[in-house]
Amino acid sequence: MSQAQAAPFDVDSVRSDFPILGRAVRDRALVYLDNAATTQKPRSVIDAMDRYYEEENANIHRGVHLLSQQATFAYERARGRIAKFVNAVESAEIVFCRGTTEAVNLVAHGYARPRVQAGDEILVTHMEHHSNIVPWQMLCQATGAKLTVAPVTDAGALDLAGFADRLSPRTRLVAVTHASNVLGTINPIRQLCDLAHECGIPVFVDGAQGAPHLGVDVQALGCDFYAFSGHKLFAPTGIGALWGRRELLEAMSPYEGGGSMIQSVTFEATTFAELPNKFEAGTPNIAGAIGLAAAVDYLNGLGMERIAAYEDELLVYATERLLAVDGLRLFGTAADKVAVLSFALDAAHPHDIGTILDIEGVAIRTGHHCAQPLMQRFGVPAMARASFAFYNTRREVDALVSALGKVREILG
Ligand code: C6P
Repeated sequence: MSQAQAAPFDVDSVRSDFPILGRAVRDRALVYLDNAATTQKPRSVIDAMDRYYEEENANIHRGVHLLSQQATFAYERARGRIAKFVNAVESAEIVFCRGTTEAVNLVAHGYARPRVQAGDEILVTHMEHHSNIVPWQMLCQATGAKLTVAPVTDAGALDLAGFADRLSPRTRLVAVTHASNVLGTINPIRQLCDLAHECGIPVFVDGAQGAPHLGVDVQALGCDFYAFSGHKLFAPTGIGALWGRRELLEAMSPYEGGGSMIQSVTFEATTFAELPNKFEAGTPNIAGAIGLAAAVDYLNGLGMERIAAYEDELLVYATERLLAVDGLRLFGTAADKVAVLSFALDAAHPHDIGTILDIEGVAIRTGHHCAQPLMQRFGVPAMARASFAFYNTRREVDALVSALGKVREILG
């Protein structure tokens, strides 16, 4: 641990790293509590991308000129830093992609499609985001396979016995989220992987909501694939990463064809490039990869353990304060959670809650959160959701609670 990491977490100093947090909305200080949708970006990420465009911009992997070499070096160095961030064995196991959604589709097409037949099963959980449901459902429709679903308890935890029961000789893949974007529940990935691996089944982990809050160690988690989105990790939109075990990635077919992913092409046949290039067809998001690596550097500077500890405290405080609001129902009270609080307030429609909160300067998300099966599980069409990052404060929790008081005043 560096000296900076041993110091107490100075949230005001951290906030000053994020230019947007200083702005006002509707003449009030911005209280940004929509971090599960996307996070704000620190100055160092914005600067890294500006610097790339001002000093190094060129296409990569194809130019002999200096700028191209520098851009290639920066892009590949970024890959190395992401590999370290998730403790991959080697940087060739990191495939840059647009984000979690593209990574799921890549695994569904490249890994699962050739290995799944009619009657086989793909096991997901009831708390998955549409991104970790729809691609598998499309695969099932194309192959005659069946989507099976592990249940979620009333507290919003994964029902482990229900999960184990659904691992069958026909299960070809488990696809599970690291943390729920609605309930905040952190799933016991290591345990799920052990159960699945006993049956010889590989595990894909959707890390969209795990990576921003928890230190990710893919080797300790024991999974086979792990995907995350840059924009939820304080980096730009349009970039993310898929980590996969070398042997699985090597056995997979490319998802898209095009430039950069080939070794040789004739009109008769194409041979593909080595990992990871065979999965990165076309000109990639070079600036995005550089921004993502800058975000990872920033997080490493703060220390993921300190981030998690600070957020845990904030979650406890926010949970206590929200539970004290008259008429508030909290969804997701599992023991192990990231700082996401979804709720209903009396009979108020979540969109009305969101609109009144916005007038008070408080940004939350309302709706089905791209998890309609989970809404059905809890018997509601929509929820209001406050989702926190390490730059949020107790003052902001108080602002949320006071704005909810306004909602009750107005809507009764
Ligand atoms: N959830 C939310 O407000 P993309 O769009 O590819 O970056 O991430 C998709 C995704 C996949 N899995 C989980 C668990 C997610 O939370 C998300 C994105 C946002 O909850 C936007 S819908």
